[in-house]
Amino acid sequence: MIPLKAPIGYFLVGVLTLFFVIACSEKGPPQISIKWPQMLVEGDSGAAFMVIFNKGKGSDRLKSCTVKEYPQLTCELHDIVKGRMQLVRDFEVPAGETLELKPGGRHLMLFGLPEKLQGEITIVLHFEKTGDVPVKTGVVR
Ligand SMILES: [Cu+2]
Repeated sequence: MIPLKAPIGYFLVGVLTLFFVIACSEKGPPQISIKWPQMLVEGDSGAAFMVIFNKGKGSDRLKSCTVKEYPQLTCELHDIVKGRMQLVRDFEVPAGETLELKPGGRHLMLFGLPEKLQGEITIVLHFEKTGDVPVKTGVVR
């Protein structure tokens, strides 16, 4: 009995080890960084663009945004689908990938901006796992 059971035991240990190695290699914390933020303003609304990097081993999700200096502002996540701007629930940022927020594609949309807004504002990105990431964003009129 023992010689029969032992190989099965080794086999199971092997399978479990392999399972954990695979599971651990695919999971880990996301590592979010932001580059080239910019907001184009027209009237009291603005479209913000930037590049979001995730160099970590886990995916993350941008759930919402706010503006530090103007907490009352509405900040939405938008995408352009078939030429039409649409409100979306979140942006996924897969592990090891880059999410570009750019004209003609996904972007952040701000409504109710102060009339004479200039210089820069701090857009706070709220990620599912990473939490809040403040992004100093230059304003272009
Ligand atoms: Cu928009």
